Amino acid sequence: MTTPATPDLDAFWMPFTANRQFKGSPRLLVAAKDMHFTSADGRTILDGTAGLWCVNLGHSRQRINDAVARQVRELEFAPTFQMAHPLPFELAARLVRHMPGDIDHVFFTNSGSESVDTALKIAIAYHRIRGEAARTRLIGREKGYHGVGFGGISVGGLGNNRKGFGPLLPGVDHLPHTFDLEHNAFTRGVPDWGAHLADVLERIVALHDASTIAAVIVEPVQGSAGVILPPHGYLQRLREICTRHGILLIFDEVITGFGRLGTPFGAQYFGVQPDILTTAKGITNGAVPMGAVFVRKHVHDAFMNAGLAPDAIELFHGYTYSGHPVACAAALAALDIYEQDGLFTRGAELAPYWEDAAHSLRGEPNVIDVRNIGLVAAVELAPRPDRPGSRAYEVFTRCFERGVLVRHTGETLALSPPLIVERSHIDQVFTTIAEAIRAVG
Ligand code: PXG
Ligand code: PLP
Repeated sequence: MTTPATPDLDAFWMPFTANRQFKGSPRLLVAAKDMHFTSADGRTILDGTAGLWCVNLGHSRQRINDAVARQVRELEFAPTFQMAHPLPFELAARLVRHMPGDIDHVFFTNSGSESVDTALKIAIAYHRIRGEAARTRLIGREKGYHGVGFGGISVGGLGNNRKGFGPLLPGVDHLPHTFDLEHNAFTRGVPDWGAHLADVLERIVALHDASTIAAVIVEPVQGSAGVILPPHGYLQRLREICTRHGILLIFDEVITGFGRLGTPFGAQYFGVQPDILTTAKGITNGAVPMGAVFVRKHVHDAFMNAGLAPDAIELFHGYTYSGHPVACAAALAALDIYEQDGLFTRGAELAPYWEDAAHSLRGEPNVIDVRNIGLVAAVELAPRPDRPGSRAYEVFTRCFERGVLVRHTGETLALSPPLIVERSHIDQVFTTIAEAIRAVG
């Protein structure tokens, strides 16, 4: 393969990136297949992160590529406002079959951020159309990541994503996060300590009264904040409290959806039924941007059975590209692969091996915690007092130089390989990280 010349890097304002640092020492990827990227300097790099938690089926799957190419030629765009084409109907019908409980309708978006905004709007509109218009408050969680729309950063709980952007949405409260090294360090899988943290929801309800609260939104497993697991029984308690007070429970499954935990969705892993479930990323295997918001029957019914005039629009919401034909074609092909190759549940088979490999890092210098669930893991490093975050960044760059892509956020390394990963890849990921941790000191 010829190595393309490095383009002028100046004009692209990169997302969530130290632009000046990156442009001083760029890392460019130019191709990908299955478990590997190829870098601009011609190296093969094992993808330990499924891109950005999205390439669950491995890179450049022929079936998806062919479906996308065919669709662009046949019907590259058609509106879905007041008319449509067949693909989003076909996709919706197939997707809801994999959903837990009575989730039976889906609203298409183009990203996780749009899915979150859509879910929050549906929740508020749901109460209003049923005559409970005072239910407008939203409850998120500390350290939560719900994308970067104003709704998502308002319910989100990462200070850096919020502080630069003014007062945000009014009427939002936050539950405490469940990260606790003192009680839970080096727990394998879901920790025992911390279910009581869900009871703070009762206090928030007492403070504002249930009649003002529309929804609680949480990630079943917090991803972006560094893989923070829900303690045993925690999500069940949230569900019970929401049910008791008529509050909708939204699971943001942008990361935990599509097989990541070894079940189709996180809701099934934890056996907890949300009212609304947001997704993106793995829905098309990252090949074309797409997101989807799934709702239970009673949520959809509330709009359809509200006694509106037959020609009235039930929900004044939608994106130009909701149900885009090319995204639908990619998602249908991806779904074929999830189903035929058993990738909704392959993570469960590999999870014990993955867990052992991750926890082999216990005892390496500066490793203060290892967390894991399904095919996700995090390695927590002790911060250097003078330069917090620098240790994980150096491990990340060293791993990249040694041919393994990991994610770093703060002092956490996060790992989430494509679900087609083999044991030899898992070994390579963790030996490379161990070597890098020792080397950076
Ligand atoms: N909700 C959750 C739970 C997410 O993880 C979003 C919403 C937003 O999705 P979009 O498609 O708008 O980015 C996400 C996205 C990381 C990382 O390194 C995580 C995400 C995105 C980019 C990087 O942890 N999560
Ligand atoms: N801004 C303007 C001026 C628009 O006309 C539209 C859509 O028509 C949008 C924003 C929203 O774009 P999208 O539907 O792609 O989210």
